[in-house]
Amino acid sequence: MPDTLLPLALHDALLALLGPSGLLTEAGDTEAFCTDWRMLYHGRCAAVLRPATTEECAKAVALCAEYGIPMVPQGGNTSMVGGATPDESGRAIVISTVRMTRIHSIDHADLTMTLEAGVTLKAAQDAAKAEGLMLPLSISSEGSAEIGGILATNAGGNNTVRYGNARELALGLEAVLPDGQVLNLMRRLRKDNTGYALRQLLIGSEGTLGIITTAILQLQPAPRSRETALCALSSVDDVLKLFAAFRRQNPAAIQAFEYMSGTSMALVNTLIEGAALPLSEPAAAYALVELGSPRADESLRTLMEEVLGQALEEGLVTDAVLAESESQRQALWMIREEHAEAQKRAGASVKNDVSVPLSAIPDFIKTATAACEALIPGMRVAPFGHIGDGNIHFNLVQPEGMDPKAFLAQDHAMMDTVANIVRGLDGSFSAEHGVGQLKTYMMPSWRGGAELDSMRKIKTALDPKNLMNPGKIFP
Ligand code: FAD
Ligand code: 2HG
Ligand code: ZN
Repeated sequence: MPDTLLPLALHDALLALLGPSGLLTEAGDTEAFCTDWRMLYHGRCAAVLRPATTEECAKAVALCAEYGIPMVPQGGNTSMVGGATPDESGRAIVISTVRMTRIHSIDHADLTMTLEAGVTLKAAQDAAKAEGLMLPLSISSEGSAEIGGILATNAGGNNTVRYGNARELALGLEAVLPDGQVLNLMRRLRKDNTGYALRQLLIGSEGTLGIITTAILQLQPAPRSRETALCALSSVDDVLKLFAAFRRQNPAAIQAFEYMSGTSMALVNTLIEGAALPLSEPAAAYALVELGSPRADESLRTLMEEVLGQALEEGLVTDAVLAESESQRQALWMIREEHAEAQKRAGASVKNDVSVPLSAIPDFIKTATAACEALIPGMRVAPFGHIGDGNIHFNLVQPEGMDPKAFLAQDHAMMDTVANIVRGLDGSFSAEHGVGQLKTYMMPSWRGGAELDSMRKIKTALDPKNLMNPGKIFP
């Protein structure tokens, strides 16, 4: 019997249910499931379960509930807020969807894909592409992040500006509730006003209300024309003016509109191999613009050239490069997608995944930069993000040479400084990454009163013993 806090009878029942490959108890096997992508949290667990079907998952959850064991749902383990990491007590069981990887069907008439929670976003995108369709959700972690985790966090990413967050793409859902009941909401209907929208409650609940096991996602026709450009600009104000210029011409053509600050771009250019700046000079700000259409549409090129041509003439854009091939397009996207990795390599960082109204972004960035630089001299303020959605990753990277622990010891001071400015601008302290365990302490002041009280009542109704992902969302 391995050294674990798992009661013997539960161990044997889980082994009988899942077999040896579905139950991991050795520390060497479970360790990777107990540390987050950012390496901020190092938890422990009594076991990792890897059910292969909804039925196995439901029976495993019922057994854990019977024994009063806390459960931590986990997909690709790419959470930015420690959402999928167990605490240090070693009591919890991690339930991983890594073996639930079947894509059941792709329906051309309904434009839907039915798939299990453990399919990675990349695998789902590739399956749609092979059928001439598109799953319009794109995030840099898509090679690892899984559909269950994506829905549980209501992930956003690069195409939200056109197609919405994960929530907008989910038509149907199946989940295992904290007592082991299966909640079947697998309806592929665009219209269905029949009582409470339980599907929407599960989406974005960060594993605190149940384990998502299967989903029906909406697809789109694949784009047949795409135009992608990287632009250099003098300020974030100019980035927003450029966004407005594209929006005035054809808002429906904009598939992505991303912002990168000069500081965050420089980290990518220096720390990531093959990601040199493809422009003549570094700038204060950059925009990555992508236009797309399901038609073979030459007017997209005209639109891109006209808007950029005028912007260059007016001095709004100081330099720009257009992708002339798919490989050039991918090279431009690689620069954007490596931002999180570059910042990880630069040392400790404090992430502020905030959103504010578009009109408030310049004021936000100016005020927050000054306030943070005053807090810790030499810190590198390196914002970037999905500016078309008003979502800025206002990330703070430690001063070069500083002890990372000393920097992180001041994380709440930095997060609160940024959050107070965001609050004054009617924004949110958690735009797309969720609350996890990193930001629970902010919930009472941001979502207190009737809002947090209602959330607690829902949690208690579905999970009276607080077994499903305890310590997340709620302070
Ligand atoms: P995990 O990290 O395993 O879990 C995340 C949360 O969901 C946890 O609370 C967990 O308990 C819960 N959960 C997981 N699976 C299930 C399930 N089946 N049922 C119920 N609950 C479950 N996020 C964005 O929104 N936009 C981005 O652009 C983006 N880019 C990223 C880039 C990088 C490099 C990285 C590392 C992360 C990025 N993220 C982004 C954050 C992260 O990838 C997303 O939150 C993603 O949706 C998490 O998916 P996952 O499968 O890894 O979930
Ligand atoms: C992205 O947009 C991700 O690249 C990661 O959401 C953001 O590193 C971050 O803070
Ligand atoms: Zn993001």
